[in-house]
Amino acid sequence: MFFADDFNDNSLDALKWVESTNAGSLVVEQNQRLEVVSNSSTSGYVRSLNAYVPKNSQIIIKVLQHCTDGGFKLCPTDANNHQWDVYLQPSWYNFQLIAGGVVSPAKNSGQIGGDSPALTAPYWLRMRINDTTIYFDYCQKDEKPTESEWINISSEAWSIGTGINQANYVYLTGYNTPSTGQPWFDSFSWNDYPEKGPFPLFKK
Ligand SMILES: [Ca+2]
Ligand SMILES: [Ca+2]
Repeated sequence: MFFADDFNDNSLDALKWVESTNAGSLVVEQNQRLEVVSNSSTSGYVRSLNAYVPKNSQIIIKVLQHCTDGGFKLCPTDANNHQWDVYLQPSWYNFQLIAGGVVSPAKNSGQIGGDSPALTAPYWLRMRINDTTIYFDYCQKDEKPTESEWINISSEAWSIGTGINQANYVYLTGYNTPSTGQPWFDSFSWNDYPEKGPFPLFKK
């Protein structure tokens, strides 16, 4: 496990997350979740304090409230509190929340495959990375999905201009939430994939 957060104590954990210091970022941990709030024309966001190598890992978030311009993103660089979060950074992946209850895999150079069907929160999103490829998965349910319940939307060979072995930050973002609504996130985790089980494997 790289790290996880249940956002349950009404205080953003400074050992896990850094909020944008842009004056328009108004993210708050309350009601046992992360509520991303911003001023107009500004992204509210948090990014992970530390960056981790994405290869052979999975990054999972529960969405408790959909919005029409939210993001669950990977980016190897610090957005430096930009009002558009990672948008002007050279390399990023984005599991974007858009209109109609839809989530849309994208990156700095455009969309990746198609969109999800219309979802109703709560639902879960997963970016899963193996040796070569990033997969964008979702599951619409309240409890955390089992491995067989995830549904893939799209995938591609890792290609954002930086390597799959280069550490990335994760970002949780919402742009212009007075107009587009607040994304509410919960139950974050970033761990090895495939998961390393609790029991050793025995060979006869
Ligand atoms: Ca907390
Ligand atoms: Ca929670």
